[in-house]
Amino acid sequence: MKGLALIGFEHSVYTRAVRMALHEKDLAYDYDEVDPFTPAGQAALVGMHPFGRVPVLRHYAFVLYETAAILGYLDDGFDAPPLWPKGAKARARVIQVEGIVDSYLYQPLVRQVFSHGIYLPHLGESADPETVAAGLAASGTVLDALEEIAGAGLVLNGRDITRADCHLAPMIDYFAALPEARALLEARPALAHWFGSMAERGSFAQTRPDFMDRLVGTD
Ligand SMILES: N[C@@H](CCC(=O)N[C@@H](CS)C(=O)NCC(=O)O)C(=O)O
Repeated sequence: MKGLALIGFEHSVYTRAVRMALHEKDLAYDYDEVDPFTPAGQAALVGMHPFGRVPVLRHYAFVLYETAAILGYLDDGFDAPPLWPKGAKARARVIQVEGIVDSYLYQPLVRQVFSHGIYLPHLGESADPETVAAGLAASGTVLDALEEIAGAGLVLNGRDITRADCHLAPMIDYFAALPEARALLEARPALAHWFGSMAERGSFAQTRPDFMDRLVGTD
């Protein structure tokens, strides 16, 4: 067990990013489900995450939040396979992709397009079509940036899995669940090829929330 415990939420893309890395590195861990969108979940996160979010990783007494930091810790602190490429340029691209995901992608592609286009309707809650449209409109720049990086081939190449692949794949999976969004992804051939390769990995399939398979199938 190596003293690892993950506090996460099953439907959280950030939680899934960490689970993918744990799976890729073949690390066993305990798992505590905490829904950060409920008062009970917020109460459970007090003392672990000052911003009330998931995931949180515990390694014995060491507590860590922020997905990029968790992915780095799992990669550096545990045995191969590495999720960190060789070479300064490829490493810089990994950090760049993780920055793009957190700063420019999560909000429009996940919180706007996926939440309002797929998730809230699935839960029977009210969703806003204008929010979906705003997210789709904002997604082009993000996808173009990732297409350029994937096309250059140092990372997001479908061969050498890195922390960036784990960080990004769950979010593209959610985004592409909406047909209009899927078309935007498929218009970017390098990124679409990368996503197709990710979708074939055990770490992707085994961490995918069940409702996604029911809603959009497994391709
Ligand atoms: N910067 C954080 C973001 C984590 C995050 O936003 N997690 C979402 C779930 S995917 C969350 O906990 N949201 C709760 C909220 O917004 O109140 C990270 O890298 O871990």
